[in-house]
Amino acid sequence: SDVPQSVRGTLIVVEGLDKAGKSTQCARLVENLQKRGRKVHHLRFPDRTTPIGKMINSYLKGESQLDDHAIHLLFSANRWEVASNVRSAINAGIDVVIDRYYYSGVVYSAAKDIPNLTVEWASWPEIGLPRCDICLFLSISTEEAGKRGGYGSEKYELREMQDRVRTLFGELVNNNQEDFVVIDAGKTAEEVENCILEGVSACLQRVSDGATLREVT
Ligand code: 2DT
Ligand code: MG
Repeated sequence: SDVPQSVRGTLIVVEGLDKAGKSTQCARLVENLQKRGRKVHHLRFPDRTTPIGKMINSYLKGESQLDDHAIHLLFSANRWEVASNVRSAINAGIDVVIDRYYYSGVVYSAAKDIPNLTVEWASWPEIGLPRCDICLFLSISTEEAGKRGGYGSEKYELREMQDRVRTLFGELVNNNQEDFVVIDAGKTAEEVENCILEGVSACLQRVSDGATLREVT
């Protein structure tokens, strides 16, 4: 309640591997921001409710098959279809908390190891999207992820894929250090929640000091 509402909202992204606790932490973050009197929208990608999202959902569930480039572009289109809403919310002073964003988009597709589906290729369709003010990367070891009940049966929930995703996320975090705060997601939910709040508070301050909303370049 002692944190002033800045002129614009803040774009906050939570990323990480499957089982890192993103959903729980996004929900807690949204609540914590609301408790401070802020208006918050909570999004997640893929958004499986739209027509494009339904195609993605059916692909992930193994109910349909799509070329790897085609599904990549659908994931990106699923962000573009709400990009102007995200921008409007931010401009209206509303914070937007997003569970997975273009980083997952790049990393999961590139992790498939298709000859021409490189990180560079995968990044192109994301250019111009509203860029996050902060990306909280929930870092979790393969062992700890394994202890959390194993993976489900969706398309990318395979150990080999997860290992490549881990490696690529590591590279992405190193190459975009100004966007990322790495959080040890092996800690308790309360500890993780507090680390996230610390990172977010610093980010809210930067925004209220005048940091403008950028685009992905
Ligand atoms: P969830 O388990 O979070 O619903 O994600 N993915 C996600 C991509 O391959 N590209 C993307 O652009 C996004 C946002 C990550 C389902 C899977 O979809 C992957 C896991
Ligand atoms: Mg999942």
